[in-house]
Amino acid sequence: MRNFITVNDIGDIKEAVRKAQYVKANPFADSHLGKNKTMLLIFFNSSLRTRLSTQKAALNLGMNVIVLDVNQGAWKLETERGVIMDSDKPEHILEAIPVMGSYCDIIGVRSFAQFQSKSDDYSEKILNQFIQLSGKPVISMEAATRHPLQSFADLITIEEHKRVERPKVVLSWAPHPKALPQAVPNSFVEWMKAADYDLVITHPEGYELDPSFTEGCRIEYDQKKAFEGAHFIYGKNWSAFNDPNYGKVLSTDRSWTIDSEKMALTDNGFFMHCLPVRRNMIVTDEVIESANSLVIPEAANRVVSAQTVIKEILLGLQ
Ligand code: AN0
Ligand code: CP
Repeated sequence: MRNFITVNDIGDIKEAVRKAQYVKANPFADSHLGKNKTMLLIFFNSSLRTRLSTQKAALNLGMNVIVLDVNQGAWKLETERGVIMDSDKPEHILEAIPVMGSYCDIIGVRSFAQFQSKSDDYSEKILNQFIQLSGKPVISMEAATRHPLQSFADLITIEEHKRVERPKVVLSWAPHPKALPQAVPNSFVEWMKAADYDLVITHPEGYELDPSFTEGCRIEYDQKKAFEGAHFIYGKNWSAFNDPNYGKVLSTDRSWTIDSEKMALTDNGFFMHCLPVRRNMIVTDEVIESANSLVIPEAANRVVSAQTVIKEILLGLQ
């Protein structure tokens, strides 16, 4: 593996889960692999889990780690080529990326959708510049359209907890006051399809995701109907994808909040969420604190997904 951006980069999905299970059981077995190698983590947006778990994963592999919050302490970056740089941005991303690449062996990038241009977001303009200009393998730590380290951790968590071979997994939209990207749901759909689970997506009308992700998926507009018999409920808010509402909040309808009454419709289903989560908007206190809530083990598996990915990239650099 050179870059880790989409589900296709991980290869055979069952094999990937087996590799992750080995990493989880033997976290320090490859602590020699990253000796004298440097991981650089670049954050354009806030993070708790990705920041900590990706560092921990790299440290378990014996790497050195450098973290940069671009918006705190670095020069403000111009991202448009051809502009006359007489504004408040002293540095161009076209120089900054190769410079950053020269200081590391692997580079992780967090760069959310900016909601200014759907085509810029969906062409992964920023992430692709890192791939083209850094000269180093690139790991997406949530880019504009996908969050693969999260989806891989979600897959590992489902494999650990499933009671049937092909579980019913429901991706449910839930309300949130601010506009959030579609990266987590897009990516979740991509990985659940690759795992060949029985996936159902439920959301209010107007919240349809990019059809190139949801092609062939069952969409159910009745949330309660979707929950019936489910083994896993994956809660998440996202903003609208379809024009003219791209990046907009169309509804904060709390009748979509995931509560105990809805969870009672499932087959003793587990609750999952990538975190951070707004309690009593997305999910009630009762559900997130219940014995069926997987949010903490799911977040813990972020070390496992990151370590499995970094290990594969390091093996490719040998
Ligand atoms: C981000 C999102 O929804 O994409 C990150 C989640 C991992 N969430 C927020 O900005 C609250
Ligand atoms: N789930 C996740 O990626 O969390 P952070 O935004 O805190 O990294």
